[in-house]
Amino acid sequence: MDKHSFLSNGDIAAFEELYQSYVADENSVDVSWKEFFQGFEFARKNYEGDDMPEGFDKEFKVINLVNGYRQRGHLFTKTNPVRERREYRPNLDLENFGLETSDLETVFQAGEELGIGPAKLSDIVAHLKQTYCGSIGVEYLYIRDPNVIRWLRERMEPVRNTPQYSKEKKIQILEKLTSAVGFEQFLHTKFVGQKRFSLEGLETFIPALDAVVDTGGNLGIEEFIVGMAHRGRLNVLTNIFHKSYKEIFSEFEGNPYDELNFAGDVKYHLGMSSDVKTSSGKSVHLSLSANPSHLEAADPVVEGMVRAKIDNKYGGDYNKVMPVLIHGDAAIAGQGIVYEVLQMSQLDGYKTGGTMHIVLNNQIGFTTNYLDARSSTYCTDVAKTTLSPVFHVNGDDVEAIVFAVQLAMEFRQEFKRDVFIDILGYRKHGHNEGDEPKFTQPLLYKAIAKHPNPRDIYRARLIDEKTIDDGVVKKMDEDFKNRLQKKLDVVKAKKDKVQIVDHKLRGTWAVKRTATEEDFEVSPKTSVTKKVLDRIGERLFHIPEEIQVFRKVKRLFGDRTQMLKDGKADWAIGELLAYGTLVDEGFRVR
Ligand SMILES: Cc1ncc(C[n+]2csc(CCOP(=O)(O)OP(=O)(O)O)c2C)c(N)n1
Repeated sequence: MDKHSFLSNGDIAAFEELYQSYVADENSVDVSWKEFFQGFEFARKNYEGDDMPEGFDKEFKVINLVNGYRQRGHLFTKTNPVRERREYRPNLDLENFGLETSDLETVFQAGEELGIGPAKLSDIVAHLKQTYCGSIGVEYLYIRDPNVIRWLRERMEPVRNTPQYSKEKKIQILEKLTSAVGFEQFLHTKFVGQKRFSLEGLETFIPALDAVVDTGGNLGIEEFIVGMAHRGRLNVLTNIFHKSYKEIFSEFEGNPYDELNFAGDVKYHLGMSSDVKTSSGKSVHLSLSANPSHLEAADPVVEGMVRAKIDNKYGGDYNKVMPVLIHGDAAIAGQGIVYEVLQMSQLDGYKTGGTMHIVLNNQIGFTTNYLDARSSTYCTDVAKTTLSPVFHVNGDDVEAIVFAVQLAMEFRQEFKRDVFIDILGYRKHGHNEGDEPKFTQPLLYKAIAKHPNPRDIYRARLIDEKTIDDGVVKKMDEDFKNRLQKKLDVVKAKKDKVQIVDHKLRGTWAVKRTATEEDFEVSPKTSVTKKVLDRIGERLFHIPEEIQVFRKVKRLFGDRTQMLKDGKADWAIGELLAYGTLVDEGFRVR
């Protein structure tokens, strides 16, 4: 995928060979070269006549530059809120494309390539920097279908990957962010030292998930099934699934569970479902699968849940339900199960119409720095297996995150493929608030301690651009805090009463019951009559006339039919008869 670096010193003969190949069949060359040659021909058409204008060859260099940004711009973004990025070479400086600072004021036709018409080189560079090297770094040029590449490009370049949201939308985003930040801060001060796997440093994930549901609902998705680990789960339960704050506080207060119904699992493993409304009033059903401690183990379960719904509830319509998997940066990079699930994502028997993957990238796994945790550049590099686009977004820039999510949702609905959002943030406290992160990461945690939270960053921006004033922001904050305090007061007042956290199955599952001890002691009745077995056996080993089979198979089937006639069966026949009787009773056996 990276074999044609536009930045390497070109071999003229090789270029010529590639160009001839392009002339014969434009799809015979890599898509980046195809576009380069299209630009070449465009420029040639626009400079007809014998006199080649001075600087004509520079047009190609500028097109090279444009493609350089598209291909490698993500390596030079400002997506890390608390650290300098690693240095990648060669960089995107003009000199690496045979251009100079003195060319900046020259107008190039190559601006057409970006859709801005003939433009000064300085404007072209500014456009490229904003699109590809700002808060969003996008990897998409390994996708092999030119239509998909064009589709993405057309949605990123004209708007420079920079959203222009209305005042209303901005306030909606700020409100979500305020709840996300406020909730964590409240727990931090009220339940000191208690494990909660805080989301602090990545609170923009809540507006992101809200945007998944909102955009998805508006695009016709009726149901989302979410799988996630410990980090930020309580925040998701309250601020996305609307689990009541009271219930969460009650769990923190240590109020007992109903042990008979409940295995006593921890609060950040509980699943939940709820119905929510999108901003345009559409009703959407959300399910959060329960998860074990074993990271990423919920992934295939979520995919299975979604596929079952697609098959059984939505008549094979992949537009109606969507899986959302939330990963930690260490887990997604380190665990084989992620690769396995991705490999299944386009198989007829398993596909789910594209999964939205969101990485809560806090750059650390327990105590392990990302540099010691993986060989790949990005934790999301497994996404290339399925040629899925990846948006790496600065966790401090909530608007960029919402924008990337909206684009990713449209992509999923359009192409039915997986897509990744890598939210680059940090972890404000230790792994679980009880440990001291400075012991292993002293420098990083010094920087983190001084870093403002993403809500403060966003509200400063909104005040600065005069979208809202300080008073509104303060009131939003105070109102939220007071609301939480009231709920906590109620919980504390009831402390002596038992708050039962049951594990009853609800909704579609209400018809099921939990296993009892007796279920394990008494075998259910599964026997069938000899007559049924004979009927099924006859069907199982009957070869219709019109089907040609190998002689060996014919003999095998004949032997089996004979065995059944003789009233005998071996293990293989027994197993097939067992499946057969289940199918006969209307059960699916796959
Ligand atoms: C399969 C598995 N391996 C190891 C662990 C132990 N463990 C729990 S959290 C964690 C670190 C995970 O880091 P990351 O995925 O980056 O998520 P974070 O906690 O940083 O949000 C580890 C190794 C586990 N729970 N499951």
